[in-house]
Amino acid sequence: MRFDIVTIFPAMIAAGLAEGVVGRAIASGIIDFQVHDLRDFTIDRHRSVDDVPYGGGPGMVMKPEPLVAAVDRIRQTRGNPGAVIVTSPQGREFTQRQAERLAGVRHVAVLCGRYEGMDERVLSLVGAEEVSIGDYVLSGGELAALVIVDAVSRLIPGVVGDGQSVEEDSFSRGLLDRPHYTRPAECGGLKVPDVLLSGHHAEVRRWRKKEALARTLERRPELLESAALDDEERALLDELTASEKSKLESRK
Ligand code: 4FV
Repeated sequence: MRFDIVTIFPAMIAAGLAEGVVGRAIASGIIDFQVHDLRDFTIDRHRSVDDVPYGGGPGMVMKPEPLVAAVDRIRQTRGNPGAVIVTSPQGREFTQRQAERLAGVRHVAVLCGRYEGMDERVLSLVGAEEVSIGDYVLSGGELAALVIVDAVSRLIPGVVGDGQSVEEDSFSRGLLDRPHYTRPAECGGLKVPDVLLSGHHAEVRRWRKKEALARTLERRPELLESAALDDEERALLDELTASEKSKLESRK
C-alpha cells in the first residue's frame, strides 16, 4: 500500500505514524509512505502557502498553485494515486466501508487543509474527493489524514499480526464490538462473565455474538439495517428484540 501526504507540518505526520503496527509496517516496507512539505512547492521567496480570501472575511485560504504542483510531482515520481483525498468537514463521512475501498485502491494521496481551507478550485484541478472524519472543526487536516492512513493500513495483509482480529473488528461486519476481558478473573469486586471461563468455545462464540448485537441494538440501532448478519446472529437479534419488547410491555 502506498500513501503520499501533503502538509505544511511534515513532522506531525511522521510522528503520528512512527509507532505501533503502522509504524512497523512502514519500517518493514509493507506500507510505502512519503510526506511532502507543501512549502517545497511554493512559488514565491516567502514560500507562501496561503493568501487573503476573495470577497473579504476572516482568516486565510490555502493557495491552489502549491497544492496542484505537489500532486503533479507525486504523479510524476510516485505513480498516479487511485484516490486523491482532501480532508475537510465538507467531505463524505469516513467509515470502515470507505477504509476498505481505499485499501483496495493501493495508492492514496492525502492533502491536509489548514487555515479556513483550500481554494475550491484545487478539488477539480487535482481530481480530489473530500473526506470528513466527523462533524467538528479541526485546526488542520493532518489528524484526519492520520486517522485515514491508520484505518486503511490495518486492512493491508501483514500489517496487523493476527489477521483474525481485523476480521472481527468493530464495523468490519457493521456491528459494534463485543466486550473484552483479560486476567485477573476478579478486579475491584467485578468478575469476568462465567461463560468466558467455561472453556465452551461454542458458548463463548455465541455469547460474544449476542453481546455485539445487544450493544449495537442499544447504542447504534441504525447500524443493524446494513449489518451483514449470519443466521445465528439473526436468531439472536430476534431473541433480543423480543425480550426488549416484553420488557417494554411489562413496563406499561
Ligand atoms: C476535518 C474534519 C477538519 C477544517 C479547516 C482543517 C479542518 C482546516 N478534516 N474531517 N472534520 N479540517 O476539521 O476532516 O483547514
